[in-house]
This record gives sequence, C-alpha cells and structure tokens, in this order.
Amino acid sequence: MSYHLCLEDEGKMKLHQSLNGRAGTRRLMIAVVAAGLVVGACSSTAATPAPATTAPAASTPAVEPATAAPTTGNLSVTFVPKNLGNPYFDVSDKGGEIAVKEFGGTYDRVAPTAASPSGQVPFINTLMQLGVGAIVLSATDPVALCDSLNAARAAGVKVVTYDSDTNKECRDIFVLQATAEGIAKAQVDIIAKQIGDAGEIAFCSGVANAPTQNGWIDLMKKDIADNHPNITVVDTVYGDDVDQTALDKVAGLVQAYPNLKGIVAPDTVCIAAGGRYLQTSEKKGKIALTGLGLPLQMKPYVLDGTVQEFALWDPGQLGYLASWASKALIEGAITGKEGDKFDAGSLGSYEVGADGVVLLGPPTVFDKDNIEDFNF
Ligand code: RAM
Repeated sequence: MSYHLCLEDEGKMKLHQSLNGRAGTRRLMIAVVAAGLVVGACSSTAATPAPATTAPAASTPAVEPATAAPTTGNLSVTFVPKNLGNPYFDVSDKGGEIAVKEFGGTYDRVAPTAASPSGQVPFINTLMQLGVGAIVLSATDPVALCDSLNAARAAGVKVVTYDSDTNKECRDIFVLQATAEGIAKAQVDIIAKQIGDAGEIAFCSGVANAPTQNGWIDLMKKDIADNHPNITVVDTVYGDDVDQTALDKVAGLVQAYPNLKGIVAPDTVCIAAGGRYLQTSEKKGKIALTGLGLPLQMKPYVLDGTVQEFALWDPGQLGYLASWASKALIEGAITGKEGDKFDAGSLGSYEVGADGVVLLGPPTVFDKDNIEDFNF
C-alpha cells in the first residue's frame, strides 16, 4: 500500500527541519520509506482520501518508538489542523504559535491539503516517531484517528484536540470554542429573525464526518423542530472545507430549492463561499445567509448587505489556549481531569471541566456596526 503525504511548502520545509534536527532522523526516514509513505510536493491529485473510517495500516512505521523517555520539558508542540489553506486555521494556529513562543517551546504545523482522517493519520504517526511533546489537533472524524492518537499517547505524546474533538478516550484535553448549545442557538436565532421565522432553509457545513459541526447541526435541527414550527430544513450539504466545493454546493442549493429562504453555514469556508456566490446573484437579499465566519473574510458581504449577521469566537484565542493546555500537560502540571487548573498566558487561568473539556468562552455576533473592529 502506498500513501502520499502531501505537505504545502511551508509544512514540508518545517517537517524536514524537524526531521533533520533530531537524532531519530535516519530511523524515521527509513520508516517512512518502509511504510510506503512518499513525502513530496502537493498536487491536486496527490492526496487520495481513503474512506472516512479507514485508518491506513501502512502508516504505522515499523521502527522502535522514538520516545521511551519521559516527555517532561519536551515543549515541542505541533498543530495538526483539518487541512492547510483554510483561513480559519491560519488564524487559530497563529495564536497557537504565539503561545508556544511565549513559553519558550518549539512550534510546528503540518496537515493534509484535503480535510480527511486518512490525510491526518500519517502525520500523527510521523509526529509520534519524531517524539514531539504534544499534538494539537482539529479532528476530521471522532473515531478514525483514535488508534494513531492513542499509540502516540502511549509513546508519551500529549494530545490536545481543539476546534473539533475526537471521542474523549482518544485525547487528553479538548479545548472547546464555545458551548455547542450557545453556538447552535446563536445561528438559529439569527436565521429565524432574518426570514420572519418561516420558510425553507438548508445547512452548508465543512467535512461530512466532523464531529463538532455535526453536533451543532443536530442541536440546530432540534431547536428548529421544538421552537420554530414554520421553518423547514430541506437539505444539508458539505463543502469539505474547500472554497470551490463549498461555492458549488451553495449554487446547487439555490438551484434545487427555488423557495429557499435561508442558508446556515456553521463553517467558515462555506459561509464565505456563500457570500461570494450570493453577492452577484439575483438571490442577493432574498436568501439570508448566516452561520460561522471570519470577520475579515465576511466584511465585504456584510458591508454590501449580502449578509446581515453571523457569529464566531476568536480562533486565535482558541489556538493560544490549546498551546498553553498542551504545555501544562507536557510539564505534568495537569493530567486533564476535571478541576485541573492551568495558566494560559495573557488569557489568565483556565480550569478543566467534565470529560477533559476546557471552554474558551461565548461566541460573538458580527454585523455592520462591529465588523470593522476585528482583525481576524
Ligand atoms: C471551518 C472548519 C472548522 C470550524 C469552522 C467554524 O473553518 O471546519 O473546523 O470550526 O469552520
């Protein structure tokens, strides 16, 4: 079996730097070759995602684990977002990098170009072999990454999920952006207000198996069923966190449902693509678009009236908090149990809640009055 490990230039360079900077380099390179992994430049056809639930067996390199030694003090933190090229993760991971620099650790970032579990697994396995101190990961699937993550944890790597969680047995801590109920309610309230609490709506999300986004969609459907009897959800589509795919999915919704009143995109990629589509469409102002977006990306659509309101937390703070959580785990200051407290730099002190969840804070709603106040 052969897998192509597709890294953008920056990720490729950094991974090579890490490889070259460590004693285990030679062993790892051999392992990568032995496992059939090809580390190379990205092309549009390079990453061929396997079925979502299939973790590639070949990605467990046959070498002795790089870290039998305790990880205390190994402040090398590598972020693994769902994919590269997603502006949301550029912002969140920049926050993570700032934190790592503040506490004097080493920051790295690697991810597949296409958001999928089969894309993330080889990176997790490689990072385990490198013996990083912590992996900070946004999960594309709740279970498909678990074998790799738990192997890494058994080898001494701390695992923090941020943005999108795995099952709780597969990580030490999940840094949650805002409560699922709060995120879901904010979006339903906005769409209900904008369409007069009646009519057809559809969801446009990112990756089909993304646990956190699917949780929000379930909560939104329940809220609509319970509290908004005149709103009908006609469809849910997935843009895979790829701008062009998301744009095509929005166009498809508009064509398929002539009476569509609203689109809720709990996904920064799809709401931005939706704004771009509607901006020049005859449906501008007729189909309400809301969801979760980055203020800088959404600003043109808000200022020209394509979009009235949407929500989000500060992704930079999310990454920042996740890095500080990983530091506390690496140093053994916390284990991830409920009640554990840790220092999060300029964000202050945080406490671990039930199921190893650390909550960042409430989401913000953006409109034309405040959109220019934000720089992410
Ligand atoms: C996209 C990603 C991310 C999600 C945001 C809202 O950028 O899918 O995981 O949290 O949208």
